[in-house]
Amino acid sequence: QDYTGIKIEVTQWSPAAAEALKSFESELAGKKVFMVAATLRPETMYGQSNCFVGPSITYGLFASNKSDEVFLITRRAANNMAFQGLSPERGVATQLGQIKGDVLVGTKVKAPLSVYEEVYVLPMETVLATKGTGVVTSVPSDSPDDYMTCQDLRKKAEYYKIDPSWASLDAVPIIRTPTYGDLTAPELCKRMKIQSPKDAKLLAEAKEAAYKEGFYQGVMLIGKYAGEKVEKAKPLVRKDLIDASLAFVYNEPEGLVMSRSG
Ligand code: ZZB
Repeated sequence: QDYTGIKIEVTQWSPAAAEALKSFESELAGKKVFMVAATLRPETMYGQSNCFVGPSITYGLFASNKSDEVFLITRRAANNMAFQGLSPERGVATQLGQIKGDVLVGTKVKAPLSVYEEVYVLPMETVLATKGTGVVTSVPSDSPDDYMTCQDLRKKAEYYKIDPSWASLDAVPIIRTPTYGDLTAPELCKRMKIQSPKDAKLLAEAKEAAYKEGFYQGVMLIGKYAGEKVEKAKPLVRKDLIDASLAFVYNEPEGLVMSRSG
């Protein structure tokens, strides 16, 4: 897969994360930490409303190809990145620290291009450790999985041990499609009567429909390419993000996507 790695900068650790990272203080001193989310939809980044981690996934903090920047991702993503010129030494992933997903919940981050100045890290049970970076940026307007997870987090804030305000940012209209209007994911979930973020089969169908409709029929409602077709805007937004050092190309060989190794 040809992903875009979105660099989501940590601006304030949750108290639990700050505590957990104390033992790596010297390794991390003076460095910016970026949670890197692998996305296929760079054109939707205007609507990022939070950043998801798998609560039981172990993440590493890895040295990047820039001396003052650290990436918070899974070990397997770091290993892949090391072969793509994204680490200090080719083929070598240098780990500076380690932290579990649940501890990161409540951390404040800055998601590039988002209309929201600051967003929170929240738990998503369905994040796969075996895909992308294990960090998922949430765009509830155009991703059915994200929309359903956000709704669930709002309804069961106490169960998830989150502050309700962390999940309170609304979906932002990013793309207009003839079939689903300005909020494709909420509309699809409603029409398909999806009840929970665990409705895996229906959500996979909804995701497929959202991808197709957004890509082939969608028109941008926001940003520099407002009024342009998504098909045209997607590579341009991607290039702008990369040129601004807010993102980079991250490839995942198909055969390795489901691999449990490394
Ligand atoms: C932002 C975004 C906005 C995404 C959207 C999708 C959509 P795919 O198609 O199966 O390859 N993702 C990335 N990594 C993971 C992971 N480890 N576990 C669970 N989900 C993950 O999936 C690629 C998309 O799945 C990525 O693109 C990411 O969510 C999520 F409007 O990033 B996306 C219709 C989808 N819309």
